[in-house]
Amino acid sequence: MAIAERRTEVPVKVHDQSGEPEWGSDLIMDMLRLLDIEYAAVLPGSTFRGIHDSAVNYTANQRPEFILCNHEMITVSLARGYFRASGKPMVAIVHNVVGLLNTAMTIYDAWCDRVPVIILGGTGPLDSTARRPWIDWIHTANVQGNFVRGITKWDDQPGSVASIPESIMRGHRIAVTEPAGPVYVCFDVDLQEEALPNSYTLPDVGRYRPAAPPEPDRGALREAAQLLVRAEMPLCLAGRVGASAQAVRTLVELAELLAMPVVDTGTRWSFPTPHALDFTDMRTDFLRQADVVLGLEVMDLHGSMRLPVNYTTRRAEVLEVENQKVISVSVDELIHGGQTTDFQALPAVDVPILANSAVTLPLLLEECRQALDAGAQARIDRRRQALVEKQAAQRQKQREAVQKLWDRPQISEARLASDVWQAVKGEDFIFTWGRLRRMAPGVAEISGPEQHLGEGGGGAVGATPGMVLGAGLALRDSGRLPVCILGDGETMSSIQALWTAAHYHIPGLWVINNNHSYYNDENHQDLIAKFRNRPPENKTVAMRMQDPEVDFAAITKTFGLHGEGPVKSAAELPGALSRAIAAVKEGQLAVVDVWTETREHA
Ligand SMILES: Cc1ncc(C[n+]2csc(CCOP(=O)(O)OP(=O)(O)O)c2C)c(N)n1
Ligand SMILES: [Mg+2]
Repeated sequence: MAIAERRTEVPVKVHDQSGEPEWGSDLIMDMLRLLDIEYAAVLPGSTFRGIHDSAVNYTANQRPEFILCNHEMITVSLARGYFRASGKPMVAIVHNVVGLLNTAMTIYDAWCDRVPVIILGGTGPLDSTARRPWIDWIHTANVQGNFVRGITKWDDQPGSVASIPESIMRGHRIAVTEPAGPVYVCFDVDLQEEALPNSYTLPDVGRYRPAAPPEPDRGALREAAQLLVRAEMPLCLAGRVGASAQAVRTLVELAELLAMPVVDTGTRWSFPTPHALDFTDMRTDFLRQADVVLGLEVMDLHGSMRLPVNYTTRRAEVLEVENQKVISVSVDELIHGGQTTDFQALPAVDVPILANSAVTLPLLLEECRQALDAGAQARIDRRRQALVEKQAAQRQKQREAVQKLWDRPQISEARLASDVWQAVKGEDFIFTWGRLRRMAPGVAEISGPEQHLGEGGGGAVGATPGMVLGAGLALRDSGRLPVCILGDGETMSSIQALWTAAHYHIPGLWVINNNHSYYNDENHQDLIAKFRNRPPENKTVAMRMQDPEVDFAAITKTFGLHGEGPVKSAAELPGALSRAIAAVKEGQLAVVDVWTETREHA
């Protein structure tokens, strides 16, 4: 893929300095360099003018390079997407109270997604006699981290220049240690602008590196293996397994060894869709039959073991299967806090294993191999045949369901997702976002997280554009084709992310599923109105983005990027997608605005 020449911003005049840190903020930049932080997403502010000066004039805007964003929420979601695509943590730097408050939603998204983001900020001066009237007072908080303490793993505000290295190293280590998550470190402006002593020794960061994730308890592993091998019908619920591509490959081996159906619960792409043991769309059927359930880093294990939610009553029945045994592999216990309830309902578990799936799966595979005997093998072989047939029948049903939605007056989500799949499947693509399984079940053949980063997060509308942008940044020089399908509502919430894409030449194909509505909520208004015997027609009031319709292609073009659409008929769609893909191959970001029907028609 030809990538257009990048406009890396270099300082106009390189400051002639000896390479020795002179100011507190030089030290901050030295620490980020030592920790190999490649990028820092920023929206500028005077409370970190010291850091900004050091980034430009001390480290010459290199490692980390500053990436300018147009809203603080984008800084954090960009860092989150970058980690999801690269496995490397990024920094976001935001202005005092106001910038930090603007990040809160996307910090929460990173928190729920268990993704490390190192958020830095400024405040003060805490010495009130040194504050400028008004502005320094409104931009100062006593322990600024309080604003995000419930949704970060840790926050700190070092009290002296000498304590800056420890604070940054600890923040980095806590953020990346599993369960990973965001941290916030705040620097008093006076510390950033304080002169350093003449000689300064930087710490050996290698001596403060994070530990490897914990190993599972051997006894629990053996117990789990015995249950799985003896099961009549084991079932795997695969959660964040796809955080590691290797873990997904090991899960495939385990599933094949045991002839175990797998349901991907969606927080990452955790099982290949073409695989005969992928039963993601038959979760309820298998839950009813399963005598052993293996939960692998499932964010909501209790909820995943319920029947589908009745959206009118908001309730879901918990399946009580007699003698069903539950194994749960997760490190989430180590991160739960009291502020939010993303920890979910407490599941009943017979074999709890406090480790992640990447570490556990190879060991569990080995234990299962050892536990197999002739009786178990015969049972597994019988099951395998029945499962293969069952899945073939299911795929056939799915394809027929998609076919029914093929020729509609307006483009259906099923048609949109199928056409996007057709357009990219021959390319070296990676979906950075897109609910392919919901939109067109059984159509896209995704091998694992190397082809789809999965979903997950805090369900925040507006976080996704920044997230896919960050993934695009990580993939910028890889020659791969980043693809996403975004809602019109979520895109509008962070539409300014397009400027950053244009300025930093971050390529990507953004397909907008433009149903002119915050449809998810239109659906809720429909349900509640019907339940209350009120006119459901009013569901569109303060829901639809019509009069005027948003013209995403026109907005895109104002940033000098490639815009296609509005695509109003299915016949136009393949052409628009292929022109957009050609533009992405030239290193641009391309937006294809597709007018779709709402899901109520599905
Ligand atoms: C910050 C935030 N505000 C509001 C919501 C409630 N909400 C959930 S989905 C949704 C609709 C999003 O619209 P769009 O992206 O167009 O998706 P659609 O449902 O139309 O496919 C809304 C408003 C939310 N989850 N997060
Ligand atoms: Mg919509």
